[in-house]
Amino acid sequence: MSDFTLVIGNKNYSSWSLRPWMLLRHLGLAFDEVQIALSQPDTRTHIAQYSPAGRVPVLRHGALTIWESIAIGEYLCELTGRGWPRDRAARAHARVVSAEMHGGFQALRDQWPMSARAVGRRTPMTDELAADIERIDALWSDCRQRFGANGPWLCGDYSLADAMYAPVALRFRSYGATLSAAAGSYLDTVLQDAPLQQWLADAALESWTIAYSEGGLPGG
Ligand SMILES: N[C@@H](CCC(=O)N[C@@H](CS)C(=O)NCC(=O)O)C(=O)O
Repeated sequence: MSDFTLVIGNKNYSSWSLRPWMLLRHLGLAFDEVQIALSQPDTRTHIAQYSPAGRVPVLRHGALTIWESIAIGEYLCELTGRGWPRDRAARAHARVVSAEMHGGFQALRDQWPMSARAVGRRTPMTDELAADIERIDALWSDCRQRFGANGPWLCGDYSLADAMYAPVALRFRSYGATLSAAAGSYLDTVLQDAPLQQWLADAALESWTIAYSEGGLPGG
């Protein structure tokens, strides 16, 4: 049994769960997983056993219970001294883009729901969705231009910022975002990442289907 327990939702659907899961993997921390299927009659009761906020992900570490994906990430970075860039300016930038993800991109979240195993989906392009994609493209490209010399990730080495955008990469893959060369190259890096591949393999084995999270099906 590990010191850490991460409570997550379905790997196919729970974009917020993916974020701390990716960070734990990249930090090389062993952890136990507790999975709670979302959108089931008993989901709320199950989650309530772990979090007062009624949402996943939740991290348990000893007597501590931490919820909210970004707070879990901050805790893990503080604990390990890794997961944020060492340089203060780069760290500030990584925090900014992480916070921008945590608090924004509502059109992308609503119109391109995460279904990790989905490919070849298409939805009508709206102004709001196009604006979110354009902003993320600019943000990724800017990060790569600033920090690309230090490594393949947004701020050089892998950081919480990359974990925060991992579900966006899956959405771009599922629904076919058109990206600039720099953003497209970062997307390839994310999609080829071994932990993300593991998450996808696990998601492919899940049997639950949540209809409202299956956007862009042919005829849908
Ligand atoms: N702001 C939260 C959002 C967490 C969230 O919305 N989680 C969803 C799953 S991805 C959830 O727990 N939903 C509860 C439910 O479907 O009953 C975070 O960053 O952790």
